[in-house]
Amino acid sequence: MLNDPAFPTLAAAAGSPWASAFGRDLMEAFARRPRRIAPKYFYDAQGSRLFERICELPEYYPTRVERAILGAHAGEMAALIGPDAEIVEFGAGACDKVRLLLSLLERPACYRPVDICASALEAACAQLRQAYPTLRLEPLVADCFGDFEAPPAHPQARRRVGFFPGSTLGNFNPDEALAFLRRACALLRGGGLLLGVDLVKDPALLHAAYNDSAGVTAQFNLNLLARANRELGTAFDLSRFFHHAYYNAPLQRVEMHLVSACRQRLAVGGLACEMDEGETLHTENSYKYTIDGLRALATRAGFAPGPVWTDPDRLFSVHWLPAPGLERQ
Ligand code: AVJ
Repeated sequence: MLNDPAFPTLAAAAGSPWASAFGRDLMEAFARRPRRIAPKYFYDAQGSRLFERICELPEYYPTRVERAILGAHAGEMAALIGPDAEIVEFGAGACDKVRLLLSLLERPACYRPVDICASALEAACAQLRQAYPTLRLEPLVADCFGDFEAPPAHPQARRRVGFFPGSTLGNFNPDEALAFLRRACALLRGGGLLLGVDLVKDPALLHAAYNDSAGVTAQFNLNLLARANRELGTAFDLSRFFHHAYYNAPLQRVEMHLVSACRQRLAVGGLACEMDEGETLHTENSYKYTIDGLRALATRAGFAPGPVWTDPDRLFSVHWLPAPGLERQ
């Protein structure tokens, strides 16, 4: 589409902010219908901070419950991970959940947090260095869900273990989740994946978690347009959009949208377009799983289904998924 000669105005000059991945994807989002953009663009410095605030909201149970599960079972998890493991965390953000494991791991060979947000990763690593001065820390700024090439395993590592908490897997549709897990399984051969996923539950609880009373999730959603105004020089009027999040039960996912509050003209790079009142930009899917559904998916991806931990209310789950293969001696 973007290279289509019929749409010459969509081609951004090299060096223009519109030539960035965000610029190109935003233009494409508005050139197509239904209008949608990948949730990874929420996470500039401001969006990463807003997400950290979401994690502290009373209604947003996933972070709190997952931490409780990790805290209660970290000993068992560390034993399954085993000695001399290289830990690769996908979408590490604040790198705080891994702390629950680090102190219990036997001689971790190194910790490699991968995140798309350089500022969030730098701040997190500075704190980790203070808390774990002897830990070998090798952060990587990358989109670990795109064309991510993992560096070769650390020479002192006996096995490589993935850590993927926070139900970030839920941002993928089922096909993408399967493809990601297949790649992860190949990367982690001989080791395994410790994966946190949010569970299907009463839609009222899901609704509250994505429509918090303090309005932080709304700000997080709207930050996508604020980011475009900052980075791309667009003139989105944030008061003409509102946050909408609901549970789509047949598809087992929470959807987040930015809804146009009125009919409005928009200039998005070289593209002039309109949004009708009520028309939406779909900004995120957050899929929810059943324990059996997740284990079936992981098995199709090549993992062996291992132990699963959950909380008493069965809100959230953490899975140990061994990746068959030879480990190094
Ligand atoms: C980071 C993708 C797991 O889906 O719950 C939080 C992001 N969006 N509130 C989620 C999010 C709105 C979060 N994940």
